Amino acid sequence: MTDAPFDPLTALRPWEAPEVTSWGRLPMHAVDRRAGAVSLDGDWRFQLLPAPDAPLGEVWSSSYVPGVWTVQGTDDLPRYLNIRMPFAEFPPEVPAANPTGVYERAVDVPAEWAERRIVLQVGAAESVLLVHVNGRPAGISKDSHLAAEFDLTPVVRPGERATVRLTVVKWSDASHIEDQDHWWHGGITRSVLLYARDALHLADVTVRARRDGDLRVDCRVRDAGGALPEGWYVSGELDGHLLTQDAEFDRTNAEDERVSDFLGEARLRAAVPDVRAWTAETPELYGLTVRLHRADGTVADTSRHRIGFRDVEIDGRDLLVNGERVFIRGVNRHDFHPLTGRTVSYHDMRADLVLLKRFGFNAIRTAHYPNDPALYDLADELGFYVVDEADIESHDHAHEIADDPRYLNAFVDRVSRMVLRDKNHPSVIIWSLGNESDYGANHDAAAGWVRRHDPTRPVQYEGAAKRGWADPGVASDIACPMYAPLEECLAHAMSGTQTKPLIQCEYSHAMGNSNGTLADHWEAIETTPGLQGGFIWEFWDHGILQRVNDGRPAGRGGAGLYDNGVAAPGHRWAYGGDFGETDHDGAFIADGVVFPDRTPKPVMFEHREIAAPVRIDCFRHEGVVLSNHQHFRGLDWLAGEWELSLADGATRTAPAELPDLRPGETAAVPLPFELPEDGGEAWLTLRVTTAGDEPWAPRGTVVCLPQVRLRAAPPVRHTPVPGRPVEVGEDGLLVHPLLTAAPTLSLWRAPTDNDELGGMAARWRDWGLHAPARKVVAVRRDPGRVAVVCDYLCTGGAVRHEQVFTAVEGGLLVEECAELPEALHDVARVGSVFETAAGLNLLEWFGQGPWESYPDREAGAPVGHHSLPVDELFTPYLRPQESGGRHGVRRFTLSAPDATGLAVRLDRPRQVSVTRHRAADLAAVTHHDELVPRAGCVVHIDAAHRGLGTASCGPDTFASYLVAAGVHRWSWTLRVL
Ligand code: IPT
Repeated sequence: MTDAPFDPLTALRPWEAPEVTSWGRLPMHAVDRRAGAVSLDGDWRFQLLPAPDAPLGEVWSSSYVPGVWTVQGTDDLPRYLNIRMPFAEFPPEVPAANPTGVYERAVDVPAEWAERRIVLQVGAAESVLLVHVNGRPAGISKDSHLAAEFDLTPVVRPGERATVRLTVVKWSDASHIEDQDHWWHGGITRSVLLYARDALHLADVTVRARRDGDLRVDCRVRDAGGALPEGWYVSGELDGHLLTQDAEFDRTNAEDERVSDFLGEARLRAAVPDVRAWTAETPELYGLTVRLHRADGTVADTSRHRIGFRDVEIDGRDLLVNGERVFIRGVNRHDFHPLTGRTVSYHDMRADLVLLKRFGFNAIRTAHYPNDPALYDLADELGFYVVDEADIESHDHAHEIADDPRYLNAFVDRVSRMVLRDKNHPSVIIWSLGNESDYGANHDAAAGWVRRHDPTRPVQYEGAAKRGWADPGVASDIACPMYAPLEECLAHAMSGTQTKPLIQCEYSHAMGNSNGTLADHWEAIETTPGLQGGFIWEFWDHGILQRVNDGRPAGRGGAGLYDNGVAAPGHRWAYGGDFGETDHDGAFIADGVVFPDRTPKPVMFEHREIAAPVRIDCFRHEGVVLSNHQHFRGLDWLAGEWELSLADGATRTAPAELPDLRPGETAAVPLPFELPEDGGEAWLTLRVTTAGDEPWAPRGTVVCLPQVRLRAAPPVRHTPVPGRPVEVGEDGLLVHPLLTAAPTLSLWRAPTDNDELGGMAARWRDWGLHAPARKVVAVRRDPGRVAVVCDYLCTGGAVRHEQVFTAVEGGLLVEECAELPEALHDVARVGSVFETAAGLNLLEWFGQGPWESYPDREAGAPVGHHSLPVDELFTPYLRPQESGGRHGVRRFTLSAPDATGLAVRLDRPRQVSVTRHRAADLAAVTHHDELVPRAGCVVHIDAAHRGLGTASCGPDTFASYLVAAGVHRWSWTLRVL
């Protein structure tokens, strides 16, 4: 191997120089729509070097741009670590082994670009980008989630073929401030393009559009060389209406004479009458065109924008959008794709946002870096409030870096470039200085820049707010904690000391089967002044599609190899540790409200209901009070249908006329149905759908299913049939033709991620709850009745369990009682478990559903008659765990296609689950593809089931959802169909 030839870019070693944030990079500006760019996306020649200063080899492979090489067949594979850095070096140093991708391709520079400036734009590259064109250095950039532009005019000739080389160094000083909780990759993650513009051009446009119609457009004209012509001017047009030049501004700027007449800066104004204001509910956009004219009036440059008129302000402890205290129903969203790793298309982003909209979300935090420009266009268009977050997370070395002057440039650079790019988006309502980077002078410097440059939006930073919600200092206008217990939020809101809006930047950690108590949070938020919402952590389960045989990412070739949240046979969703890493953070990367293929998890239905724009309440049993829970919209975009669910099996429907209600208004409406005289349980549901096509949902899409109970269930009575024998073996176990395992006591569930990381699972294992020895104490036989007493021996003491089997009219009554000693004060469940013969593949139930629900996550599952194949009841969480439960079940049947099977009626609404897996089957494996479904069903009927909480990162469930020690009683009847 010979030494690499001298190259000034590598000689600088910019990967270990935090002061060097860029070289030769053009200033950031708002993204506008320009025609005529040449896309350089596609296959590039590619080499992966072991280090940035290693010599180039002879052999080239190819790599698709945009894309990360970590999923494109190289030996440098994805790696997942949350807080810890993947190497031991302290900032700003990096390991000598430093994968470096060299991308090269020929580019035909159009001949008609002669005399123009030629600009290369690299959408995003992680973490250091070095640009060479025709062998000459052209630029350096860091800041992995923002575009870098370089003026190539000096190094290319129009009409000729140029060689563009992009060298991407994986580890750098910048990695230490890009230590976000997701996969480490390397590559070019957003599109690359080449475009031309004139030397004298519109360099930037800054729009301020207020809800009263006041519009101000600041235009920056720049000359990249050449002579400054006389008499040029700018004009603006808003949907056909001309803007006027701001004479006052012209006068006060007259001292700068670099560009004649309008001096390089121009301000246009308009007072737009009857403006349709922008909000997330009413995403009204206007088209703005700004033109740069030559002295003769011909157009030299055009810049197009879509703008929205809206105000954001903080008034005391309220964040106001257009004067309204809006609730922030947010989610944290990473760029993720199960095939490409990090590269997301316009289509992907649109699908993400459409889904969020359909499930009641109105806000996105771009955790933890600026997103692709298209995402903000979509947020403007579909209606989302965006917290735009700078690409700064120094988690592992947070304390050292926050005050390290070597990183000062990087902090200000990253925050300011984000603001310069995204300032014109009405959707962006808050700037965030980054995530989990402690708090230091570097933050205040960045905050100072933003406050001066954009006084129209609040700034937030969790690291500052951590110091004290009432006084976060200059770096945060919002008390934006993460995972704060609800009682602390409530205490703050009621303390009399609150000075800032309290909006959690992260809460309700969605890892595995989670998001317990979400409805309780929202009940508190909606009824407590000072609380305004938050952002659920997070949108995605970042499972990368992996081939099981060779452990490689499936890459782009894996398209279509998944469905409904499940990877195709021979594949699985990989999480931390699956690519051979020894140091990793496991399934902590699977913590989203959607599966890796965007299939919604059950929590999405919970959220949809919590966010319901229409609510109903019972009104003295005579009628229903209907209310509009939106901030800005009437109900005219919604259609309704009443559904009456009666316990006797009937569901009746009737069209619903939604009253004309403004936000916050209520109206009483008469009951749409006569209740039958039978006295049975009755529920009224308002099925609310979109009345017409919305940009995010076709007509008829369900928006919410609010429900009220009209009549409670009467007590169940049984008539014993003493003459009928009850078959119970010497071992005290029921013998039944349809059961392959008799009902026994269950105290355990396959630990959820919350159970594991919250420490409960370890306690349960210590107590032996997963496999207590069952000892028969007594079996007493009477005519038509057998009583069995057993002890389940756990480390914390024996659990006495009694079962009384009685022949009753229409089946067998099972009355159970379990007494938990004080030591077992917080178990997963107390209930019965049994297994059925094969072939019973359909579950029909009257209770909550149809989707999965648990005691502290059931607000979105209405009571009704539901039916699902058993195989569809189970939710395929990436790391198998308790799954598939249904809350509030009153009765169910499990049947074969010929309608034979069994029917169970419960004494009162209970937690029930019917799956193909024993709890121990789930707990024994680490990935969903390892599960082997049983032929029969495993049925759990719980007297009590522990809430899910969010203890994997944040508060556990509330005390009221825990399973207490002491006596639990439950009963059920079993009947053969
Ligand atoms: C918090 C992070 O901000 C986020 O990126 C993610 O890691 C989340 O937690 C957990 O999934 S930081 C955590 C230490 C509270």
